[in-house]
Amino acid sequence: MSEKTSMKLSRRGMLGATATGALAATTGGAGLFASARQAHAAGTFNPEPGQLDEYYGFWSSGQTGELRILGFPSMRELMRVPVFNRCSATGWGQTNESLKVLTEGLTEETRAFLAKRGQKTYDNGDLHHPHMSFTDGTYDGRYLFMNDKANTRVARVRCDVMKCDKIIEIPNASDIHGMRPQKYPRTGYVFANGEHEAPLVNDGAILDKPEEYVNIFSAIDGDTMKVAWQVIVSGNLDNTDCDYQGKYAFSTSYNSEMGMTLAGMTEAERDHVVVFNLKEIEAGVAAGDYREMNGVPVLDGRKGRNKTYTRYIPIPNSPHGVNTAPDGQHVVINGKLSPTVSVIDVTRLDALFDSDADPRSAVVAEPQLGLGPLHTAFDGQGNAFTTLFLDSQVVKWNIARALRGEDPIISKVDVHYQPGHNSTSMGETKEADGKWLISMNKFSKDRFINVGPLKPENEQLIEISTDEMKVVHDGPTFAEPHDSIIVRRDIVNPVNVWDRNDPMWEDARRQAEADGVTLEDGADEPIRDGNKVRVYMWSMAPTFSMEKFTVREGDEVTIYVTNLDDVDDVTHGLTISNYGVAMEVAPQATASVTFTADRPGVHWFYCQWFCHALHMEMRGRMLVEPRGA
Ligand code: K7E
Ligand code: CUA
Repeated sequence: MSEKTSMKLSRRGMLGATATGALAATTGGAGLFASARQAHAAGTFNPEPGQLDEYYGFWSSGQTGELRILGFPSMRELMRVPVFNRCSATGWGQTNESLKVLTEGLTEETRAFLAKRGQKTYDNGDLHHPHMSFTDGTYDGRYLFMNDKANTRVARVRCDVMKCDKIIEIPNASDIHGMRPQKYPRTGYVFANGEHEAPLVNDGAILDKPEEYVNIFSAIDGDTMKVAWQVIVSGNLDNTDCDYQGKYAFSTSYNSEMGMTLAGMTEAERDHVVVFNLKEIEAGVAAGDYREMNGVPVLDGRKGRNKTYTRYIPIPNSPHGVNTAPDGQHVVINGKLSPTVSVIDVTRLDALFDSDADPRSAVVAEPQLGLGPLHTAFDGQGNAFTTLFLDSQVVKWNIARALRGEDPIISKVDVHYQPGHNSTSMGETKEADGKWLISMNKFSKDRFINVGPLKPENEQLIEISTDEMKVVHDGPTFAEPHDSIIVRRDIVNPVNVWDRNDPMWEDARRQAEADGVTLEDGADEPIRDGNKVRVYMWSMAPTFSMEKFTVREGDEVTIYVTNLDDVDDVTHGLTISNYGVAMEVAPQATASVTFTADRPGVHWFYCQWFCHALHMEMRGRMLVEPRGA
C-alpha cells in the first residue's frame, strides 16, 4: 500500500470513529483499522479511481418501482433498471418493446380497468424484494426476480442485458409482498405472498365481511413466468423463503386474527409461519384437488381445512422476515413485535406432515435479541445478523449457542437509524462468505446535509469478519430500498452489445419483414398503410439514416431506430421535441415508439445520449403536414 493510500485510510478511520461513538468506545477511536487485513477490507469500500468492485449489489427501490445496480462494497450506484415505473431516460413505459412487457402479463380485468382511464399499464409500482435465480443452492446469474406490492405483480430481469423481459400480474391474490426463488435444485419456482386479505372473487359482491376474506400463496414458474399453482391460507402473508432441499417454503403471517384494523391485527399473542409442502401440493394439482380460478389451480391450505398441503407453526406476535441459513438446516423467523427470533429446524418438518407432530416441535430455539427484530442475514460460519428496528442496532449472534440454550449474542452495533432489511455478501446462498453486511436504515437522522422535509434513507456498510462489527460507510438512498442482495462479481456476466437476433424486438422484426424492409437497412421514406405510418431508421454516430421525413396530422406514426454501432458504450437515443417522445437505443438494439402526429409543424428529433463530438448535430426533422393541406 502506498503512503498516500494509508494516510487516506487512517484519516477515514478517524472520521469513521468520530461518527460512530459506540465504535470509538470499543476500539479506541483511531484504532478502527487495527490490523492490516481490516485496513485492506475497509480500503476496498472506497476504491481508487479505476479499481473495480468485488460484488454486484442488486437493490430494490420500493415505491420508485425500479431495480438498482450498485458496485459493492464501494456503494457506487451504477445503473437503474426501470421495471414497474415509467422512465424518462430510457423510454420504459413508452416504447413498444417495454409496453409489450408491461401489458402482456396483465389480466383482462385489469386491462379493461386501465383502458377506462386511458392507460395501457400502471405507471407506478412498489418493488420490495429483488432476488437472483438459483441453481443448486447458489446464484446462477440467469435472472433477477422482484415483486410489486402496489399492483400485485412479479417481474423478471435478464442478467445478460440487465433489462426487464417479463412482468406478470398474479391473479386471485392481493398485493404481492414477500417473494423468493426456489434454491434447490434450481429456480424453478418463484414463491410470492399475497399480503393483503381480500374476497377470493373480489368483484364487490362481498365487501365488509372479513370472515370471507382469504390470502393467497403463489408459485410462479420462473422459466415461463406463468403461475403454476396457488394455495389459499389463513391469515395474511408477509415474507417468504424456502429450504435448500427443494421440499418446503415458509411464509410469515402477522395477522392470524384476520383483523381489519390495527388493533384487530395485533390482538393475538401468537401468529404463525405457514409451511408449504411442495411435493404434496404438486401431487394435489396432479390429482385435480383444486378449483381453477383465472386459469390457475387453487388449492385449499387453510388452517383446519387441510392437513396435506400446509402446517401452521405458532410464532410470537407479528413475525416479519424469514431467512434460511446457509447451513441448509435452520430458518430464522424475526419476531418484530416480539424481542425474539424463532429458529425452525427443517429436518423436523417431515414429522409435522407424516406423524402430525405438534407444530411447535419444529422450533428449536427462540432467543431474545432486542427490540424489533425484522430481518436476518448470515456469514456462512454459523453466525447470524439481525436488524433491531426499535433499538436501531444490528445484533451478531451465534446459531449453535442459541440451540444449546446459551446467550447467543456476540456483539451489537448502533446503526443510524431504525434498520429494516440487511444483507450479507452471498448471504442467502450456501456460498455466504462472511465479509460484508449492509444495514438498510429507514431514517438518515442527521447523517447528511439537509435537503428539505423529505429525507434520504441511510445505508450503512459494516465489516463483519471479526466479532466486533464495524460501520465503515454511510450511503444515502432515495425512496425506498427495502431489500438487497450482494452477488460475487464472477457470477454476473452481462454483455456489452445486444445480439441483433434478440427476442426483445421480435415484433419490430416481423413488421419490417411484412413491409419488405430490414431493420438494419431501414427505409428511405415512411411506409404508409392507411393512416398508419412506419418510419424505419438506423443510427450510427453521429447520424440518423433520415435527415427528415413527412407525415400528416392525425397519422399514427411508429418510428423504429436500429443502432448499427457495435462498439461498447455507444448508445444513441431518439427524442422528438414537443412530442413527449424519448427512448434509448443501445448498441445493436432496435427500439420503437408509436404516437399520433397531432401537432402540425416542424419538429426536430435528436439523439439524447451523448455519443460523439457531433452529438448535438445528430438530429433531423419530422414534418407534420396540417390536415387538409
Ligand atoms: Cu421488511 Cu417489504 Cu422486506 Cu421492507 S419488507 S423492511
Ligand atoms: Cu447519438 Cu448522441
